[in-house]
Amino acid sequence: MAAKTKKLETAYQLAREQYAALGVDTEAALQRLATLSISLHCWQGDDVGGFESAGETLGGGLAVTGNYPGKARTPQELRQDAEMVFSLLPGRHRFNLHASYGEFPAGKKVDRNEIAPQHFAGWIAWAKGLGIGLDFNPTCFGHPLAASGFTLSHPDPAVRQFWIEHCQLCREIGAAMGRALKTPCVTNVWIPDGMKDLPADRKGPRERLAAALDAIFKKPLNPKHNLDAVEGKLFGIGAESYTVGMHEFYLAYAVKNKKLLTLDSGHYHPTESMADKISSVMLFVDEILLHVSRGVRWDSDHVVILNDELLSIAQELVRGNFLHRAHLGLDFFDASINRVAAWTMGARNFLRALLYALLEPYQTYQELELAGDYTARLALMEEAKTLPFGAVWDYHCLRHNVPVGGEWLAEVKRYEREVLSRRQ
Ligand code: RNT
Ligand code: ZN
Repeated sequence: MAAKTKKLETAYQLAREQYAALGVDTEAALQRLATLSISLHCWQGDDVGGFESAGETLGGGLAVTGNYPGKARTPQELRQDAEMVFSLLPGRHRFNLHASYGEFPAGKKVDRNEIAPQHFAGWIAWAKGLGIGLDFNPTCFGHPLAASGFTLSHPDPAVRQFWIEHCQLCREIGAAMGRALKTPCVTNVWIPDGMKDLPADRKGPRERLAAALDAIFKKPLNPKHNLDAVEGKLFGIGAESYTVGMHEFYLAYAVKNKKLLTLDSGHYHPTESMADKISSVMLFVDEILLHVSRGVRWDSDHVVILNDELLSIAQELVRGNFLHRAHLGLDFFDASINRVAAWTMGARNFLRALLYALLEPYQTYQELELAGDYTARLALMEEAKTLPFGAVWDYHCLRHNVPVGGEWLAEVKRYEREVLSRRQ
């Protein structure tokens, strides 16, 4: 053990010198990384199932494929799994709940327009015990009143009102979480509303959505407790021709109404990069919420890997000095592999991408660019790719007492044997 620690420390010292030669302070990068929190999305733990017991199918254009054994069936199991993930991540993170994950009394149906902070008391107590913050989301899918594919923009005012009330209650629950945990809860509104085939009226649903959002956000809440975010999308499965809450809709809405804008990296055309949008929207909104995901063809929610898209998101956050205005979250769901491993990989990869970006000599890139030396800019960017980034990451994990390199996998396999495989 001691010999292994020594090796990691030696590798780090060599790396530190190599970075220092380029003007990069690895200690400063590691300190910054340690302050960043990623909001772990509850729904990777149970395939967006939730705990409402009504047995509704998911719907809303969301699809989870795979039937890997061991998924969490109760809030206790989900919390246990999340704690396992947290134990494998350097730093202190957050947990992101959907309204459908409340703890509802057995035998009594609590509909979505009846939920209250008390149904999340168990989650709040758990988060308090761990010293972490919570984030929240109205659940506008997987419900009979969402079966038509319309919620907040539904033509029937009674249905619309049901979802407005749900979202209003969610903001109150978010505020209760933020108040109890002393860190603002970001409550993110995403709705599935859209049409499979060509709509005759694109305007009407959007007018109704804008009015519904106004009603939802009417009551001011203390931003120390709750922050409102809105999330757009290009299309969903079964809503290929028309998405009421498209990006332009929510960008305009967020700017006009001073809301947070959520950018989900799986929600764009495959040739479009979410990273490039950050420096544009940050000129006009105060804060953003990121749903870091990985789109693959028509699916927007594959496990996040350390690819160019993820690196460019992290680079934009670092180079633009946006980290203090960005809430970092994940959004993917894969039921075909061990769910705890999926969560861990996505979260560790996002942290690795952030560290990679923090370790780049980007100030030098920017100076070269201003001087018009694009040759040197490209050359340096290419050289930086093979700097000993891994040694710095390993050392960070060592310092934070979490598994180094691929050691986390052995921990997850052990957890699978001892815990997950016993859930039948
Ligand atoms: C759907 C949105 C949304 C959901 C979660 C479950 O396309 O990305 O954020 O994934 O609310
Ligand atoms: Zn999302």
